[in-house]
Amino acid sequence: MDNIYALATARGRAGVAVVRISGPAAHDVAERMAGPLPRHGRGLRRLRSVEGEVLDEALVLTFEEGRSFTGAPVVELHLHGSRAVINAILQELSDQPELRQAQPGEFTRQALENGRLDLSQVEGLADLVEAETEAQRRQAMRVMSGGLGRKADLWKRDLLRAMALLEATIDFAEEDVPVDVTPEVLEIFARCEEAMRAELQGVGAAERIRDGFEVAIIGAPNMGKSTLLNHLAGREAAIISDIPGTTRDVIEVRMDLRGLPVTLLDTAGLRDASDEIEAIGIARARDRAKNADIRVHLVTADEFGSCPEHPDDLARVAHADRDRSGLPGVSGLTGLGVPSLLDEIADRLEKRSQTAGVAIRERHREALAAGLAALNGCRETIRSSDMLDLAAEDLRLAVRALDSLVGRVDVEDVLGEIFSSFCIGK
Ligand SMILES: Nc1nc2c(ncn2[C@@H]2O[C@H](COP(=O)(O)OP(=O)(O)OP(=O)(O)O)[C@@H](O)[C@H]2O)c(=O)[nH]1
Ligand SMILES: [Mg+2]
Repeated sequence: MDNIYALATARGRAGVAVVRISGPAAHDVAERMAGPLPRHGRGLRRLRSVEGEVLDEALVLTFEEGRSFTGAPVVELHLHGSRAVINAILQELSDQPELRQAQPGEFTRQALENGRLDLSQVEGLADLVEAETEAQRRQAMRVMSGGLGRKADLWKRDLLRAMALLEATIDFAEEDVPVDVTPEVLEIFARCEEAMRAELQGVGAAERIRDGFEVAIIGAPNMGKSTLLNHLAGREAAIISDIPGTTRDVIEVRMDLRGLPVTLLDTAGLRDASDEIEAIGIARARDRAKNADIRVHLVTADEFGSCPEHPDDLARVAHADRDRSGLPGVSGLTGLGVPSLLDEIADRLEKRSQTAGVAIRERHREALAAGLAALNGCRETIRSSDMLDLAAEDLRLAVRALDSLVGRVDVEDVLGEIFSSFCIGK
């Protein structure tokens, strides 16, 4: 294993900056700079250059092999967080022959290779580092603390029991042991499948929590879509004018709605446009609105009743400050009706996000689907024939799919993708 180092905190001025060194030579290198290392794992030390010049006074933390984040011996230097101190220390480290600079995510990669984290935990950690909202943090913590691995292990234990039952039947087929294991095997399958299917169904919601929900504001020109967007964004994100057809491009604003990440979309006013550019804008508006999680329709009081009340659609009477109909309305100009609109959107999104579990990525979706398909095949074989060895083969495939969830098989190709999303120093 290589000896690597990197700045683990963000670049720029701060109270403290942390430099990490990991690998078999980490302690030797640190000792060269700091003198004898603290015996109880932490202590204040003067860090010196090879020439003996004091570069900084730092809190030095040492971690023994097997007891660090990476699993290798680790030293953390908690420096004064100025650019000059950081540069001086990094320069000094780069002069050490054993060390090289860490690649993005390489500390985490060492942790994976040393069995400190499984692959799904690495994915959770990647999300945690990226988390901007409360729901994202909670979800990432669930995954990082090994929730998916624990579930996969439970399912796997069940399936291995089913496998043992099948194999026993195969082994004793010649002798006449008339025990029919089928009911028990099928019962195990049913239990696993139900749990796996629930996780599979939650992946969509989990992905939304990670990448953000989309809420599109749509309606005819001049209904106040851009005014509403600007009000919600708290800034002049979109151009507002009383000329119909002002907005053409889809304008996106990120916001945090009760901890859920939401991208609001302002779109071109829908009408039969003669202007070519406006028509393109309208086509885009329809397209994005179609794929959004929720559409907020701004309508007139007359249109309100006929507006599609799809479960993912919401209607509001526009220009509510001038409306006397008593219908639910909203006004981006005065803010009237905005809190209740946001409440309603948040309620709906919260409801959708409740299905999210610990399977949170396309990779997990594929593994769960493969596992379910193999289980299904296995059940069909058991039911329709007595070729139990074929059934056992399907079962092995199902177990393999579960193993891939936490990265025990065939993961080399996904590693690159996962680690590329990390920053250096993590
Ligand atoms: N009284 C009142 N006027 C509003 C309200 N919202 C917008 N307006 C006015 O209506 C006009 C159009 O507003 P926009 O926000 O540009 O409307 P839009 O729906 O984005 O229009 P397009 O981009 O052309 O589709 C502007 O003059 C706004 O000041 C509102 O809630 N109440
Ligand atoms: Mg507009």
